[in-house]
Amino acid sequence: MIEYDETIKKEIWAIGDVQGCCDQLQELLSHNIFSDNKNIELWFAGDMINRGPKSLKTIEYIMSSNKRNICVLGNHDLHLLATFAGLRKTSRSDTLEEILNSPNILDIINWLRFRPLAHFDNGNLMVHAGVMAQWDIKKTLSLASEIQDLLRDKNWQNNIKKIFGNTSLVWHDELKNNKRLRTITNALTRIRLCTIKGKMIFSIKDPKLIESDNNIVPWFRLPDRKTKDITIIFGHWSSLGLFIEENLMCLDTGCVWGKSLTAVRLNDRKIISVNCSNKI
Ligand SMILES: [Mn+2]
Repeated sequence: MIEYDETIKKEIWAIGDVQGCCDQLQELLSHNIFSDNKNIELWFAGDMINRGPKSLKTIEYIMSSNKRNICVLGNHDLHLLATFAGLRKTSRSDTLEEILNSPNILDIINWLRFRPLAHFDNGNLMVHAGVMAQWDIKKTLSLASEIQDLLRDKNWQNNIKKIFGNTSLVWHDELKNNKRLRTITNALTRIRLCTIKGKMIFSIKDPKLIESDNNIVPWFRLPDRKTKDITIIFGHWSSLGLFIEENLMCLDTGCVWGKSLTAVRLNDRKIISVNCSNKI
């Protein structure tokens, strides 16, 4: 049991991938631990929307919450922005139409594109998926801001095409232009596994496969990762599930897959969760 850290003046609750499961999010936040405490900050680990049944209600609920929210962008959130921009089309498993058809669409898009891709506060870094081993905290935030700047620009609908694609799968400081932007975006919003040399792998996501191949590791097990000493909060990996170590927290507990929605208080790592089985 970790003692409550009173040097953090606020309560920070990090919440895993909601993916449009608004009923479960409201149930989670109706817990009496969230009442009568005005100094609460909610951190959402990205993928607030898509695949689940109530994406529009979820995003409007988060946008209008009376609590401070920090929401990092996940791959599904970027997919909505790219779909709105005309770059991508929705697929059959997407549940974004109600947002795209909403009279509120411009407010939602403009709110989303000003969210960060990485957030650091009180020794905790939150990203949706992960970071490359060569990035320290300062570099991670600086690289995230390269993508944020594109999305916040008035030409964002043109810019956004630069961030989609699978190359380069390996990070080099010398990467330029679209390859650089795609590699940053893929690490922050899509990475799960890599080769031991740090090449991103997108064709598999089952952590059990790692055991049969010594050459494949989760991004956070890469040797000499420069963010080893700070706590990284991430989502995006429901097959990994709730996974907490001294300096790592995966909070994607598969709400949209009928598992659960989880929140962790960063001050003392108290966990609360809502069971999502038979509710979707
Ligand atoms: Mn994701």
